[in-house]
Amino acid sequence: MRTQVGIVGSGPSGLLLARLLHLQGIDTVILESRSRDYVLGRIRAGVIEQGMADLLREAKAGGRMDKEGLIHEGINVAFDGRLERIDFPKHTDGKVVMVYGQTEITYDLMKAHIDEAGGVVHYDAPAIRVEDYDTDTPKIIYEQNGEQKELVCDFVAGCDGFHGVARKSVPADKITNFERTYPFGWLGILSDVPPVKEELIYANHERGFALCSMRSHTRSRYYIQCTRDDRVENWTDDAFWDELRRRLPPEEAGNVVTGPRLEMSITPLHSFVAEPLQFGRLFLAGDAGHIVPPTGAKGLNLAASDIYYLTRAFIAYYKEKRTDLLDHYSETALRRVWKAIRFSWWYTSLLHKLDNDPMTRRLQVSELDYLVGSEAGRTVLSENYVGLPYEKFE
Ligand code: RFL
Ligand code: PHB
Repeated sequence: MRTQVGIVGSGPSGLLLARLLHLQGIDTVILESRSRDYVLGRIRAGVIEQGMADLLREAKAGGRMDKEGLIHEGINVAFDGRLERIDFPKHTDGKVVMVYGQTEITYDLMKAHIDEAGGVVHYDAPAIRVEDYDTDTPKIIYEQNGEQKELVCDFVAGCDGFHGVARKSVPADKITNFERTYPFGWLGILSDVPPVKEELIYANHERGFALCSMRSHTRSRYYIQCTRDDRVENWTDDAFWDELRRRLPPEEAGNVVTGPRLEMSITPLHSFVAEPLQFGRLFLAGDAGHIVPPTGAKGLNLAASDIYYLTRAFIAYYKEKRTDLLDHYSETALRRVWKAIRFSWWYTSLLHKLDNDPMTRRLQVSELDYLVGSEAGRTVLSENYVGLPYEKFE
């Protein structure tokens, strides 16, 4: 089998890349290790930046998002018994975010790319490794129906997430990994109950962090900080709701509507960057190249900015025979990645219970008090949360 751009992974990065290239007449084949239903069943991100929303519209997969997505003009930060609203448009020249689930985005991209445009995605076809990426004919070795096969490409895009094989196909001495693990995770619940408030609440509490998010006016997504080694089996629905209420200011705690879980899962928190993101004709994008803790809602949005840069680079190559954008992909993408890595680390450190030292808490509360009491502080939070701009090309 042969294609122009071989893509490993059909998460949001892989699907968005395939869809945008298809609209420019560039051929792709996606290899995905899991089934279509499994990929659609993963509950993940919920907040998307304007840059990503625009990219989904460019991919002609933004129709349902524009109808059903919720536009949020701010977030609430809770600490020390207070609730402070941060107004995004006021601090960012009118920018907002969209609350629309990653599951819905994945569904919309699958429908547009596979069902309507006939794009090629092989499910249950795990890639084993990428070979010959430093030649003009890189190959993806993969497995399908018990047989080993080969996909020969002009380029390979590794969109196979943190645990994928694309990054691991590069010898260790060619890649530098920057990594930080946190001693905690998030326990999340999805439930068909109305959200406690119309906008998200990020809560710093002495018992640990809590986040109130949503998928719609009738479906809520809540998270509480847990230990890294905690297990879902340790939590009943009632225990979750009790702990959530304890971590919110009294008025919000009183407004929480509880219900049975549709899903409950634990996410360990992790910061990771691989440098570079390009090895000859192999390009890494999304979680394959970097991971942020979810506190800043940046993971999916960084996947989108990588795909924005990569798509433009491939289009410049195929339409104008230019290689400069491909050659600069790694440094261009990483400039934005590092800023989001820094923001996510900072926002995580500000809001989570880091240790049992009362001094740490006083410092956090004091920083939060300063942040919300200063127009500059509110601007810093707003600018980063709505998403830093994408670099434009000539
Ligand atoms: P994905 O989504 O992990 O997709 C990778 C795909 O590659 C497949 N794969 C392989 N395929 C073939 N061969 C192999 N050998 C393969 N190995 C793996 C996998 O099956 C999978 O289908 O990466 P991608 O596309 O780069 O997308 C990244 C996003 O999924 C991720 O950054 C976000 O979900 C992070 N995230 C959030 N991001 C935001 O921007 N806003 C948020 O509000 C937000 N909230 C979150 C989050 C992530 C969370 N979890 C569970 C990690 C909340 C949570 C709880
Ligand atoms: C979510 O709704 O899943 C969500 C929202 C905001 C975050 C992380 C996750 O920062």
